[in-house]
Amino acid sequence: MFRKLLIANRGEIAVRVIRACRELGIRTVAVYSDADRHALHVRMADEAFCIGPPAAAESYLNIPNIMSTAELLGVDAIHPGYGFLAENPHFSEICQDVNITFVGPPPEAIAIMGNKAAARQRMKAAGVPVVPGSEGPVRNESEATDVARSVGFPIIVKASAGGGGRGMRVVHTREDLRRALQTAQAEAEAAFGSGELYLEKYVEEPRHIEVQILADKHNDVIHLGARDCSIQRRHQKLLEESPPPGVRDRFIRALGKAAVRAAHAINYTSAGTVEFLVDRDGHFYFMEMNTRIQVEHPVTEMVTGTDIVKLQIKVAVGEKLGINQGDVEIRGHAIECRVNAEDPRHDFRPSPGTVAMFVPPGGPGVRVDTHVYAGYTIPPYYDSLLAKVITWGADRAEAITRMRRALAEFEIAGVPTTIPFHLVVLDNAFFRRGEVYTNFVQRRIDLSALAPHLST
Ligand code: MV4
Repeated sequence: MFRKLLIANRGEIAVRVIRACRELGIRTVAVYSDADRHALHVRMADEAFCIGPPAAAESYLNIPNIMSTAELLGVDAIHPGYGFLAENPHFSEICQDVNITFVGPPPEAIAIMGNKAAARQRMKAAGVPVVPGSEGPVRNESEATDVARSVGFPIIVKASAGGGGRGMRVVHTREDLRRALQTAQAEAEAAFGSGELYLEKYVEEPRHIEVQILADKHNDVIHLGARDCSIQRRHQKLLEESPPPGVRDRFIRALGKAAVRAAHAINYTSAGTVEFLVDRDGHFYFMEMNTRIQVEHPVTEMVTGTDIVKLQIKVAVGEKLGINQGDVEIRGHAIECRVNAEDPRHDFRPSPGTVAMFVPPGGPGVRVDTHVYAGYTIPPYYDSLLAKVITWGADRAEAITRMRRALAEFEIAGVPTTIPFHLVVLDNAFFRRGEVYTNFVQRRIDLSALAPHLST
């Protein structure tokens, strides 16, 4: 096992990784920016080292500072969490070069999934279903026109270097194609430094269903079932659940098989997530693969009784998974609500500040992952996640009931949060019937109907 591990991250995920290390007997090193001197991960780790000023580019993304801290303190592994350096193939490679184990996949696997057109091509070749569209990148307008003619409108133009909803454009007619290609290319060039584009048939009102996988360094890959992440707004997930409501076990097994196939096709190791689009007829298509631990991993832990972060660390050491697909059982239902320091009454605008009171919920079937404590000041430099509330129930109805109870118990004073939004979703008749899809918030939630916020 590792003796000492550095967490190249902050917030709740840094705390989550420290907890896994404690149970594994691994000493921990926290790194922090000047804005995070009083952060919980700094207090909880065995050692902590400042790596730079508040701006992420100068601290949590500062590879030289992180690597020199790792070498100075003699760590044998680095866990990148999510965001920041988690999906930077260069960082994974540098770790390899200096003999520090990167708790994540090899650089080649990160790189192939980072290029969305290449990933799509590789998946198609491996027999993982992809949306009808271009074979790899499109080079010019005439190639794009040919693809559009063969798959039919509407189509979606995507940037190879994009992902997570960035750099996409829906095109409805032949006439709009030329302009869409031009603007998409210019935007992608400016945003990602590469204007490479590819095309897919546009799937209307899809569901976003993703599969958690785990792969060891002995060629074994298993999946831990699926999560529905359709409840999102502007590509920010707000509520996730497992298993996805209203789908048969057979369907989950088919998704799982495709996800395992995807992982094998790129010699993947570590924890990862394969995202699928699911259309109204129940066809599923590979969308992207996230080569990291994800925010919403706890819902899977709750229904499978696993500790994904611990398993991720064990397979990084080189241990065998020690679980077969047949050992994985999905029990009950779990939901996660992301409690953000954002005001849902004002377009979800970020609302950093000092948390005057913080009383998290508890009791049966409730888990709270957070780095916040009463008196903590949320810095304005990073994401606005305050806490993840995860509830488990014997069935979906019980998980929902527990979530309403837990969110009603949660007392946060000093900053507005997304709790009122979640309470409206949990009471929505369509949500309760499991009718979720990516336009759900826009179509089904009246944000102006949120209970008025009593100003302080
Ligand atoms: C699509 C799509 C419809 N058709 N691709 C958005 C995030 C990125 N991973 C891919 N995305 C989409 N790709 C085709 N061919 C619709 C989306 C999409 C979406 C996907 C998942 C969750 C939320 C979404 C919101 C808008 C669009």
